[in-house]
Amino acid sequence: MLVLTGMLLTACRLPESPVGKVEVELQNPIIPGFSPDPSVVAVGEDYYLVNSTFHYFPGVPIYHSRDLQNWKQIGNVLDRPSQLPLEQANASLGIYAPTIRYHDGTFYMITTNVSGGGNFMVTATDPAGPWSEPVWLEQQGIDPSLYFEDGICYMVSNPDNTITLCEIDPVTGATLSQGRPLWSGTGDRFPEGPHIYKKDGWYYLLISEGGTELAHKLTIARSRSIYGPYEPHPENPILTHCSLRAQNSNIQGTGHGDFFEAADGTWWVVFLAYRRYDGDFHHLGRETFLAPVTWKGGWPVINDGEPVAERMTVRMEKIPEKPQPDSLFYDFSTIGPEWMHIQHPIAENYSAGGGVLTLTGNGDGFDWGGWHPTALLRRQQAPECRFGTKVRLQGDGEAGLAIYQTHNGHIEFLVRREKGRSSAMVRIRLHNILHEQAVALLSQPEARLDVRAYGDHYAFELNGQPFASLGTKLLSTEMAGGFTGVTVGPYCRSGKADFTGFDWVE
Ligand code: 6LW
Repeated sequence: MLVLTGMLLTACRLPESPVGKVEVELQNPIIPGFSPDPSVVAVGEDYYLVNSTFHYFPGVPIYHSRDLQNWKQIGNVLDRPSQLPLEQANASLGIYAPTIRYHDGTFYMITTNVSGGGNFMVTATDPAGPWSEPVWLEQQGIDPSLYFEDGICYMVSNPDNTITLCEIDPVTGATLSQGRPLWSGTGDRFPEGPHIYKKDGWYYLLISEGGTELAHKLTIARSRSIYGPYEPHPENPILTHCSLRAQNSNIQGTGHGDFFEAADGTWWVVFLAYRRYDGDFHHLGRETFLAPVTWKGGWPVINDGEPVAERMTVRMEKIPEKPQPDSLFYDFSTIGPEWMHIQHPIAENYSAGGGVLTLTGNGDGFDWGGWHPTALLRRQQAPECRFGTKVRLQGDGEAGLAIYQTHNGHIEFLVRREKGRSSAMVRIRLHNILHEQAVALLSQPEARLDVRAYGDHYAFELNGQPFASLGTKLLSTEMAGGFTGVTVGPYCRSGKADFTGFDWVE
């Protein structure tokens, strides 16, 4: 019987990779807003995905999905200061690209804290946490990844712009073999984001090149031995929008990807890209996209070689639920995993109860040197959305809503009380410019603050009336820098302020 099956398989020549049963319109990005450097692992029919977070705390959000289209955040991998030293970190430092893997009942997340100790990994049996304390690793370079085979744990990263492989002890982190250079890519700058996969007797080394801007791309090489020599794909890059065919797409910077095989045997890639407007500006950050992968002649083909789009027809096992825009009212009785702080929060400056969030300022704002602003920030996950709150200062001070990209680019819609005089203001910081866009006197140090976000501008409403507007371009990555994307939420710079709820409508 066994022999017969074997003969049949050879005779019928199975397709190199199966495709899903039904045609589906996939909506990209699968995780919108600031969600760079995605890595994914499939465990049976469950998929888990992580992103980088730079100077934010908690760090490395973890999402779960069963249909590849809808992803729910189930926690943050780094949710204790002991796992995440962030002193001096900013929107270009802190936590870089993470990799998530599963082996023998244990989840591993490996990443680089570029301003706080270098490469490390943490482990968990439940991906929702708790995750272990960090195990620090010796091999340098960013974007570490793991590959397990025959009881050996391999680590790859990119010291000196060369993808380098060593064996490590997955418990102690000790290096067990000298780093061996594998590949430096096709010659573009920044060979990084390496991952190793094995399929049909080939080891595949997937990397990114070109840098995370317009020239970003995925390239691949393969070898019969994990140590090489690696033969580059003659048709590299396997994904780029820096091409004649994709140069007019609003989706650019496609790169930094991770392959996975779904439960039904189909292959996919998650990768980052940004959505630009008005030339080449983007403010929501690098986002997480998904595309199908098929295999031809022993090489992967992403999305049939077509550019990726916000709506793509793909084949899946079953039709996923259509993603719904979020409409939320936060009463702050619990603080969900989507809320973040810049560096570590000072716990005593936050309290909540009876539907009111009370924030106490410590003098730190969002400029350089304001390392621990009292602020709760969540990703702006849709170019068009609305958010608002009612704020009341308990005495002199400054509090309101922040729209934050980096220390060099942020907007505050605030209420201020100084020597008994109350006012409202929209203020923007852009590098060395600090500009007050609109100011109004208030009879009390309280106001309803609403922001309507449009693709190209924010419109500010004070107590339900139009008050000011500012272009989103001013907070774009191109203007404000950093590796992040816009986050928004309540903050208090000085004094004490009560916030009655926070609306979020997409
Ligand atoms: C990340 C690197 C990259 O570690 O940018 O786009 C760096 N790719 O792989 C920061 O996100």
